[in-house]
Amino acid sequence: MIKTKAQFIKTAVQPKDYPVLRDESGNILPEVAVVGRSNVGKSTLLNHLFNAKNLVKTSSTPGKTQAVNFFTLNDEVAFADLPGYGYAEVPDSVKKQWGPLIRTYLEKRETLKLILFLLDIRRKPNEDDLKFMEWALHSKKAVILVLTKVDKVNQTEKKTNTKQIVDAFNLENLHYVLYSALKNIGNKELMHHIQQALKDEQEQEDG
Ligand SMILES: Nc1nc2c(ncn2[C@@H]2O[C@H](COP(=O)(O)OP(=O)(O)O)[C@@H](O)[C@H]2O)c(=O)[nH]1
Ligand SMILES: [Mg+2]
Repeated sequence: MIKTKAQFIKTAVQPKDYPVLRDESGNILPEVAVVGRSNVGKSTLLNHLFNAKNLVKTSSTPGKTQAVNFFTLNDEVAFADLPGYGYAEVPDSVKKQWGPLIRTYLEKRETLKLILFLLDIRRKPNEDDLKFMEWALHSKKAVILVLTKVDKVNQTEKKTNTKQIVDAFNLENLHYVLYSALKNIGNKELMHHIQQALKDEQEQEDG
C-alpha cells in the first residue's frame, strides 16, 4: 500500500486565483470537488480520505467569507472543499456569496472531473440541495452522492432513507455510497468510485 500524502495548497475565491496543479510529468491533475450543506461532514470526509487528522479544518464558524480550499492527494488528484450552505444563522450577505461562488467554480474549473455531493442520511434533500444538483448536471460533471453519518441510523432507516434521498432527485443512474467517517464505512468503496470516475473521464477525453 502506498502511504497517502495529502497537502493543503491554497484558498481562493476568484477563478484567477485557482491553483494550476500538475503531477511530476507536468500533466494537469484531475480535480474532485466536495460539496453539501454545512455540517454534513465535508471536512471530516476529506480528512478521512486523506488519512489525516486535521488537515481540513472541521466545524469552522459560520458567517466567515466563503472560499474554495484546494488540496492534492499523492500528487495524483486535486480536491476542492467547497463552502457549505444552509446555515440558518449566517448573515444574508454571506449567504448571497454562496451561489455565485459555487456556480463560478462549476463553470470555470475545467480540471473538475467529479463532484462528491454529500447528504446527511437522516435528512431529506432540501431546496438548496436540489438546486445544487441542477447546477451540477448543467455543468455536465460526474456526480457521486455520498450519504454521510450512516452510523447514526439503523438498518431499516438506512434502506428507507437511502431510497427517499435518491428518489428525491428523480434521476436515472445516480451513483451513491453510504459513508461513515466515524465507523470507517464506505471509504474503500468511495475511493474505488473516484478512481473509476476519473478513469472514465480520462478515456472520454482521449476519445
Ligand atoms: N456520527 C458521525 N458524525 C460525523 C461524521 N462525519 C462528520 N461528523 C460530525 O459532523 C459534524 C460536522 O462535520 P464537518 O466535517 O465539520 O462538516 P462540514 O461543515 O460539512 O465540513 C462534526 O461534529 C463531525 O464530527 C460521521 O461519519 N459520523
Ligand atoms: Mg467544513
